[in-house]
Amino acid sequence: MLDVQRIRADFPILQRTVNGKPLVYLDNAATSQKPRAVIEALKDYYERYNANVHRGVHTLSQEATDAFETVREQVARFIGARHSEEVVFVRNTTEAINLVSYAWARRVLQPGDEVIVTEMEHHSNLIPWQLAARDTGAVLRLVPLRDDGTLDLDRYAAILSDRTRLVAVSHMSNALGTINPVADMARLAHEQGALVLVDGAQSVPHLPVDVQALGCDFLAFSGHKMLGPTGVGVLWTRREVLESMDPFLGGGNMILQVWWDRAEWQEIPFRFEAGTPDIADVVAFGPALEYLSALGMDQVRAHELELTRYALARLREVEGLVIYGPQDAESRGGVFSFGLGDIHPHDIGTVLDAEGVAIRAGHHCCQPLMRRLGVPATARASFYLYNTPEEVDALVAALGKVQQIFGRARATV
Ligand code: 7TS
Repeated sequence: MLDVQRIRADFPILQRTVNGKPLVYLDNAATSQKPRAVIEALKDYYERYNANVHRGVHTLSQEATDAFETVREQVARFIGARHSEEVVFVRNTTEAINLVSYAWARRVLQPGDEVIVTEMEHHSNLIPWQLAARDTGAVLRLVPLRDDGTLDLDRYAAILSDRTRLVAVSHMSNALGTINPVADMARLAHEQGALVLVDGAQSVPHLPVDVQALGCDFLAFSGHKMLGPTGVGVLWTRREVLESMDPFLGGGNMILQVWWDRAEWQEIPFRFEAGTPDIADVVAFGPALEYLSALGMDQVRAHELELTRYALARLREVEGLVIYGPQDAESRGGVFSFGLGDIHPHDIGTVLDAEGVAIRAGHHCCQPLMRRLGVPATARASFYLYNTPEEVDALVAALGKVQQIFGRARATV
């Protein structure tokens, strides 16, 4: 079991108050808070060895390069990658998926080829495929949702064919919390010769994720949702696939030799890291990975599962509250989208903020999914390793305030 009180002491921001109340931070699906070790690593880098990487012979540059490349190895270990050169640093999940869309899909896709996405995708794993389809004449196919918030896997099997080139699917939905059976989906896709991209923005921070076990070809995720700084994302790609890909951005760092009229590319992963990378933030991502590894991702998941069970029980006590997505804790992560009668989610979010409770209200970058649910927006509470059952109680108490203000009658309409 996680020692949550000890963990909380490592996160300076959790000591602050908001509107005179202790901060209850339940917007972790948007971004996580950072432990002191990450904040210190940023400061340490700038105070002691700030220099550009991969180019200087001087000591500072070598130290910066070593620190930067060590984090690449840590990332590889964290996700079970066989080779650290399969890890490309980008800014975020969005950039990782766009890299695949530009550097792989646009070269591979032919008119009539198909890309399969699901009805629960974040815009980051939808728009890049819409654009690639528009540019190549490929066709987007959609795996629909069942009413319980899980994917219709029969329909998935039916739309897979030898025309399918790519299946792009989120491992865990940021709006519903649904955990998708991506290993099974990847096996079926490979039988048809298609590659599989897993959007791990919500899963890598919260579940043990091993790319060998998933059997996927691409995995994209963001450091800032897993205790790391903003500005660091990861694209992991199976080596043979990455080696077959052309550069995405051209410039310094990604070339071997350049003439006026042509150039030869660097080896992977540098071919995909043009220009000066976000060195400080990559370096400070290292302690975030260490922090999670020291706790153990199975323990992080176990803690969130327990909170999820508790939250499901407590939220069900709130009159008029509807939870979207799977109703059992095992099929979902600690992300709760909900509605409360006809009270607008922004009003819920505003009243909760006055109580010190931070949640997100809106479409969560999933507008097609919101349409499928028949709502313009939802309120969303999302947990992480430092959240406690008492904070679930604080959320439920604050929802009571929302009902007081907007009227219990309206809440039960
Ligand atoms: N994919 C999923 C499943 C996500 O949840 C997010 C961010 C992204 C992709 C994009 O990540 P980024 O780091 O490139 O922005 N999701 C959210 C969210 O739910 N609220 O704010 C950001």
